[in-house]
Amino acid sequence: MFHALTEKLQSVFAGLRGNKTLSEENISDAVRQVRLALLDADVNFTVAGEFVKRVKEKVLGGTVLKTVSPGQQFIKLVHEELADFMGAEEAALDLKGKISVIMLCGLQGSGKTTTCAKLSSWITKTDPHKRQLLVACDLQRPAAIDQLQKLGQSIQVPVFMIPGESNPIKVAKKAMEMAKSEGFDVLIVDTAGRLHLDQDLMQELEEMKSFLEPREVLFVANATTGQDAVRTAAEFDRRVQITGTILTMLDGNARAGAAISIREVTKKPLKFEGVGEKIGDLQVFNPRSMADRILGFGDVINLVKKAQENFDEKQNDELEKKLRKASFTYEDYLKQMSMVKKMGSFKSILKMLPGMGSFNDLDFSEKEFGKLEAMILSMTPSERQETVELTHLRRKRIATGSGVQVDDVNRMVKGFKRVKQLLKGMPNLKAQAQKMGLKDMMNDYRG
Ligand SMILES: Nc1nc2c(ncn2[C@@H]2O[C@H](COP(=O)(O)OP(=O)(O)O)[C@@H](O)[C@H]2O)c(=O)[nH]1
Ligand SMILES: [Mg+2]
Repeated sequence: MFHALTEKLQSVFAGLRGNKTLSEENISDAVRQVRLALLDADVNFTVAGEFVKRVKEKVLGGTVLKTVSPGQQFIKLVHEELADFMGAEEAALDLKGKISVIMLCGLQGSGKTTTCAKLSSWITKTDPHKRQLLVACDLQRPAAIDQLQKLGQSIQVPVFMIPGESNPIKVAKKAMEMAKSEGFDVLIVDTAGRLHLDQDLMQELEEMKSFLEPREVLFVANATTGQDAVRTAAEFDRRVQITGTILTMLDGNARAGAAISIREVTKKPLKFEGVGEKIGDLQVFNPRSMADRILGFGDVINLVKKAQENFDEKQNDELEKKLRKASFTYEDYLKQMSMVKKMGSFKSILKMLPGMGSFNDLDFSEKEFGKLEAMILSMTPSERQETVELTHLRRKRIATGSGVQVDDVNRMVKGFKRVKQLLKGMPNLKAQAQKMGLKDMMNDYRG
């Protein structure tokens, strides 16, 4: 996700590995490099300065342990500081009050309308009893209302709109009346955005806010815009006092700048993150998990969550046992791959595993999976168990039997071996983290 920054930070850490102690000198060099890496990732200038200042203070303040190596200490401090800058803890959504209003604001194209539906679906999952109403207050573009209506239909949440109305305040008032008379608990209000900050738009939002008295005014920020999102966030906060931010487009070419700077500049928590176009692609923002991803530790928390939602636990336990005994076969590979397929894009999962940030070249489309399945099913039991060698003759037979080329078989075998190797490493995750001096962090994850 934050490839460039991750690589740069890792090289800073690698540079510290040889040092016996942390000195003012080697620290100042590492700190300088961290600062440059942050600026390169489009982190706000002041924020980057403050960040390295705090890291330096901690390192030189002697709050670090003498028993761990300097490089490890430094990584740990940078990780802690990154998490702190993004709010340290997950921030809850405020749904108190008889009718809780959530207003989404932000520039056009930042993902407001989509996020209204994603958020509603998230609320349904966490509290199915809440009666929700989506309110179409983006009247700038007629298409915006249609878009919200379609999204509402897809998640079976009603959408309030007034055809032909051009004043969003009026729509908001009518929606509130309806919410009161029909007993809705949550109103999620979609608002208009412009391409740039705009006085009229801000005025409109201010009026809407003073009428609706929302529990939450959430700023929706496109994370691919880096520092621009920070400036906009600050302005929205100044005008309508946001209660938090939702970062979107984190599945794309997101720049760490927005994630690291927005909370620091607005002092309002990052509440959710959008990681795709689908309704389910919204998750609670977890500062530590984001710090992991920035440092390339892999996203342990989200991986575990996602795995829990989608994995067949029994099957997975069996696989784990097999891996320990190193008896992972082609059949297991097929099972594993079909589970991974259920979990979403293979690449995005691999990227979440520690050390796998650069594991990019493994294609895994539906079609590829079909081929994989055909090839493995064309293998004899002893071939699948790896008790006989896959000679060229055997590979040719498998290719003919499954209607693919020998090259495909070769690639499949290579893929199998890589994944086997990769999975073998996974049970060592904890040990590895401890070696790196990250034991406490790992304990935190479990809690
Ligand atoms: N990849 C990706 N696309 C998103 C995400 N959130 C929204 N989108 C897409 O971004 C585009 C603009 O979103 P929209 O909700 O219409 O933005 P709005 O103008 O702020 O209301 C749409 O095509 C969405 O499907 C996200 O987290 N990831
Ligand atoms: Mg919209």
